[in-house]
Parts: sequence; structure tokens; C-alpha cells
Amino acid sequence: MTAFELTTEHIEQRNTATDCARMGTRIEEYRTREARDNPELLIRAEASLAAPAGEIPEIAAQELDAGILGEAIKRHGALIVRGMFPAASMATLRQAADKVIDACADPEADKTAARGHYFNPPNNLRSIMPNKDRELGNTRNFHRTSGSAMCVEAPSVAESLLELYEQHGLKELVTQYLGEAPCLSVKKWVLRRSLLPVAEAGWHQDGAFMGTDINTINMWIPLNECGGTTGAPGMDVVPQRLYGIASAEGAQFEWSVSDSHVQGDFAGNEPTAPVFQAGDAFFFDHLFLHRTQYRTDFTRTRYAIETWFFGATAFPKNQIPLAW
Ligand SMILES: O=C(O)CCC(=O)C(=O)O
Repeated sequence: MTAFELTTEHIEQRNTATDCARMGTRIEEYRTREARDNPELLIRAEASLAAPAGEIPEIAAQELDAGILGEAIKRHGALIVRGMFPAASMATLRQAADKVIDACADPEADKTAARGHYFNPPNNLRSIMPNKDRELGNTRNFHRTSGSAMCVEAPSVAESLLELYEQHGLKELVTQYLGEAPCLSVKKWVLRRSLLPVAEAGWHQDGAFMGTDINTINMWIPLNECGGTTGAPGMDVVPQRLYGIASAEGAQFEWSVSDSHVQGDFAGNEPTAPVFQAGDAFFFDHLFLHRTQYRTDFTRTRYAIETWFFGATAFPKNQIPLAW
């Protein structure tokens, strides 16, 4: 792996017009593309893969390769990679997340003069949404009230992230894991800054709203220490490979799973809340059951970046794929 560091200077020296045009092109490349019918799925129920209970495997960044990632995802649904990204890059990204999330909450941000490295959404963001203004407005509103923002709102930050990922071998890793080139997603590439107090979020599998005829891997990067009893929300997870979407019976949303179902139905794989450090990477797929960690005594904000990668021919169109 490389010693590449992402700095604020690096982001702010970028050409905002070029980055914006490039992000627009990445989105445009998938406008008329459809996923293949009946793609060969990476995850299929196989009795021989039944995993030992209760653990999410952890490795150091130097140990990571596509074989280890594939094995962990197939058997456990998830993998924690310790020390994937350097601390200084994570500090840069915390500052960038503050600026992007604040800009997205600012009603004046869309005025041309206020656009820049931390807010400069491509023009085709509205037209790429199936329900145009209504969908873009609802999506932005959801993020505004959740303390998050889509990376594509700030193409210079998004392009810097792609560079960071590439420098750390992610493009090759994800390509090998998916068995084809990856794409990313307008809707599921997100900067997050938790709001305090943390609201009780629904347990969910992303496949409940993405669909399941897809090949995916999410890389969730905490930008500061969180989880366990650190005082900042990490993730609550069910440490078990699932092969389908769990029942939404009794849950708040049709895509979520009730807490009593989660607490009662996974004997030997009870929910757990791992401790994460800035720069760890938490990989999981669309069948993995999780939620924002919930406790009533959080005192610290948590920053994170969620990046979903999909197979270039096995993607959920409703998440608005974009080319890498
Ligand atoms: O950051 C969080 O708390 C939630 C992230 C999440 O649900 C995801 O990455 O799918």
C-alpha cells in the first residue's frame, strides 16, 4: 500500500469546473445503461459455507486482498480492515465533511458565487433522477435532516476520494472481488456527521431497497473513533451471513427490521457494536443486517463515509450508478 496522504491543499488546488464536468460525465455514462438480466450472483446459499457463529473477522490492511475479502463476505457477510487509511487523510476528510454538509444545509449555497470545492453539484443531478426535482429535493431533504450529504454534491471532494481509494488499491481490489469493473452510486456515496442525540435508526439490509439481483460491496470508513462504549455512534451489526431479506413485520419501514426480531432471532449471532478507529474500513454487502449504533448516552459526534460499489453489469439502477 502507498503513503498517499489527502490534504486540504490537495482538495483546494483542484479545478472545480473540471471536477464538476467529470462527475457529470461519470453519471451520464450510466444514463441509458441497464443491468444484465439474471446476473451471476456472488452470494448464493451454500451449506458448505456455514460460518462459525458470532464474529466479524478482522485483519490488518497489509493482509487485505480480494481472496480474503471474498471469503469473509461469503462466510460472515462483513470484514473489518484495521488501519486501511492514514489518520491525517481522515482529519482532512472530517473537515471536508463539515464543509460539504454545512454547504448542503445552506439555502444560499446554490448561488453561483458560493459554489466551489465543497459544493458544486453537476447540472445533470436533477435530470438523472427518475422523478426529477421531487426526487432530488426529497433526497437532499433526507440528508439535511440526517446530518449527511451525497459526495457528488462536491465533485472536487468526490474526485479526491476516488484518488485516495485508487492510491490505496481499492479499484483493483473491488474489481477483483466483483469479477468486473465497479461502478459507484449517486445516492449511496455519502458523507456522514451524526446528529446528537442519535435517533433510533431502523435495522436494515440495503438490499431491501436496492433489490437483490445485484453484486455489491460497501466500504464504510469511520473518520474518528466510534462504536462500543466510545461515546460516538458506530454501527450495530448482526454478525452473520444472510442469504435473503429478513421480514419487515412489526418494523417501522417496509425496508427495515424490528428490534425485537433482531434481538430474538439470531441466537449465537447476537447484535454487536464493534469499536472502530479513524481510517479502519468496514466492508459488507447488501444482505448484511445493520443500523447506526443506538444508545441513549452518546456524547461525541461521529464522521464516516459510506461508499457502495456495484458490478458494472449487476447494479441497482434505482441508486443512480456512476462510472469509476
Ligand atoms: O453511518 C451509519 O450510521 C449508517 C451507514 C449505513 O447504514 C450504510 O453504510 O449502509
